[in-house]
Amino acid sequence: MGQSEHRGGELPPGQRIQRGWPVTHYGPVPRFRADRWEFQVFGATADGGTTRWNHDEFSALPYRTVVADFHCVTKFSMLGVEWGGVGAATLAKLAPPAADVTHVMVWAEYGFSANLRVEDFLDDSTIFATHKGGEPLTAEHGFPVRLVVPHLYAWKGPKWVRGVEYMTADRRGFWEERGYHNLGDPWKEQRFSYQEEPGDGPEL
Ligand SMILES: Nc1nc2c(c(=O)[nH]1)N[C@H]1C(S)=C(S)[C@@H](COP(=O)(O)O)O[C@H]1N2
Ligand SMILES: [Mo]
Repeated sequence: MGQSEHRGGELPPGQRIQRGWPVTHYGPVPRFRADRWEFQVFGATADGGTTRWNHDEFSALPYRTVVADFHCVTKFSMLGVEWGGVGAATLAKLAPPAADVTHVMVWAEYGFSANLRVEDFLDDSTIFATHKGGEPLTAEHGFPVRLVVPHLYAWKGPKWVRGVEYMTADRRGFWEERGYHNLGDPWKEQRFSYQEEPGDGPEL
């Protein structure tokens, strides 16, 4: 799905290689409390119910790795990052969407969110990462789990994810409401919402 357009190992237009791994986010780093943490899949689910995993349960879900590039809209990129975690398609098999789902909202701590087309969510490289380079994520990089959508700008991957909402229509997430492009394809340099063409997203 969508794989043909991915060009692993190449820099999208306007990007430069970053050494090291900067920390980029809005707001404070949440403190992880295992006893209060829960991952929810809700909204337009196939059976109408909500799936909940506590941290032990989420940690026991099938683990895989994905090697992929990472492109921040502020123009830095990292190439060949190894992520480990739960594939989004695996998660969607365990907690399936209804047939008419077109988009998902991925929710994180403090109400941060990012919207995705369901095909971007189900892409084989989209992963709920718990590890990078074989090591658990650090708090500032999203511990215990962050989303990574390698073929889109990195803001489409919330850190500190707490849930997935299946939707039957598109709705803008946190940055998509604040001037960033609804789709965020780095190969098309879809950085800002003023670049959107009719059909790229809901009215602003
Ligand atoms: N919860 C949350 N996740 C977020 C963000 C944020 O502001 N809040 N920023 C995004 C942006 S713009 C980028 S580039 C990446 C940065 O991830 P890193 O800090 O691990 O490099 O996280 C994304 N995920
Ligand atoms: Mo970013």
